[in-house]
Amino acid sequence: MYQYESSKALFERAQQSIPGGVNSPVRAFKSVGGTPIFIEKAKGAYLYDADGNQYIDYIASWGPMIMGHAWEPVVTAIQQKAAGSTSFGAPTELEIEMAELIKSMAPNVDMVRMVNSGTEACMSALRLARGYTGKNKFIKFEGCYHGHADAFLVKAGSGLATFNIQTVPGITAGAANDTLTAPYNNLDAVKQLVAENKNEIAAIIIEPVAGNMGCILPQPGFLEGLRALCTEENIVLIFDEVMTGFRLAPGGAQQKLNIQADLITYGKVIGAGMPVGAFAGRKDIMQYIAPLGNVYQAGTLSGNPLAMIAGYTLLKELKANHGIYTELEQKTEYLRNGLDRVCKEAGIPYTINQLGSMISLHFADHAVTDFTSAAATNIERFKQFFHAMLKRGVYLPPSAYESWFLNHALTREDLDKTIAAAAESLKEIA
Ligand code: KE4
Repeated sequence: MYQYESSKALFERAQQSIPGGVNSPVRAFKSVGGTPIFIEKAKGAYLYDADGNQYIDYIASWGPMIMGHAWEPVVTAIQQKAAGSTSFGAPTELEIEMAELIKSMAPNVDMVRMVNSGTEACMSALRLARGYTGKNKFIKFEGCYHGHADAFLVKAGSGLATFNIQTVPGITAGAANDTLTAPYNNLDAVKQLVAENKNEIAAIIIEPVAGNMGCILPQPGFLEGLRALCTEENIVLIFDEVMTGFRLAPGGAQQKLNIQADLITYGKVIGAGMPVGAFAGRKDIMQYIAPLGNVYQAGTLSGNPLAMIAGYTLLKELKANHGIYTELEQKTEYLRNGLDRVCKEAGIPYTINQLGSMISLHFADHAVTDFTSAAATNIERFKQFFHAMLKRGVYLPPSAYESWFLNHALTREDLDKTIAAAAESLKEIA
């Protein structure tokens, strides 16, 4: 039986010095209740907590650990690179190699700027779109999360959905006034916003496959419609691929869904677990970025050697070995089929959304296609399911508003254990 005494003691102590005891809200277990698990180490598909419990990991650090934890080539590369110093604040050849590697994998990318998080990537891409078009307003989608820059914290997903935060203190009207929102998968609502704000909209930013209200797929024609609208109206289409980039395919969602954005943001996988983000796209837009252009954007640690060698080592493998994506997709489909079977046997209402190695299980008798339908699922049942799985050694994202992420180190045995744990958990919570 799992016991969490050390995590409980650590959480008590953490709360004396860190707001909420965590350095990012979604880790606090607030929406599922209970004590957040303090992790001591991880290897492959497994996490080991401060009490020595082992878990099969379906968070993968919210996406980055696509090869599994402590993947040897990345660990070795970081160790070796650190011996030559951890940062210079000056250009390096490795940054050129990283940019060239990204250009060789992601469609439609002429230039890349490295930053240190997905938040930085998205806020910079929005500023660039505004500088390029000379327009101020932009459209985001309810339930999508693009990091915590002021303009994006309007009807956002991830932790804001988890904690049902509608308005965030500290964000001024000035910062949020130019943010327009529409329901995901609702092209008519977007067309109406564009008509009502003619020639005022700089950008439409979207998670091409949403992962911050659970996993939600674009419906046929939705992204194609956004693409056509942006082309017609001189609006910059920004794909926020912080989650999907290099996860759904070597070329991310642009390749998987065969749709080209104007700017693309990256994070997570691109850094292999190190703090890395990037924004990228067509040269005619990217050339507006300082020092080439006047749209200022900067970062002391942007492109630092450790982050670059980690991301470069991982992306090289993903580029060379496309079988990783095939296997990840097969494993995710195997998990999906298993969850389908046990949910049907348990006789409970559920729906599963999945694309590639992104998947989410929603306790609902309706399709989950946008934030409203995601919020109408049985959150309480997810909470019970989460803890029933945790005590059986399966670590799911601690929120119904998050996608699960599979990693390459998961074995068929791990998947079977997960499916068996789900069957027992569903019986327990029925
Ligand atoms: P970061 O600033 O957290 O690196 O990236 C922000 C971000 C931007 N865009 C998308 C599509 C994202 O999913 C994220 C971050 N995702 C959350 C998980 N849903 C990060 C977890 C956390 O907040 O701790």
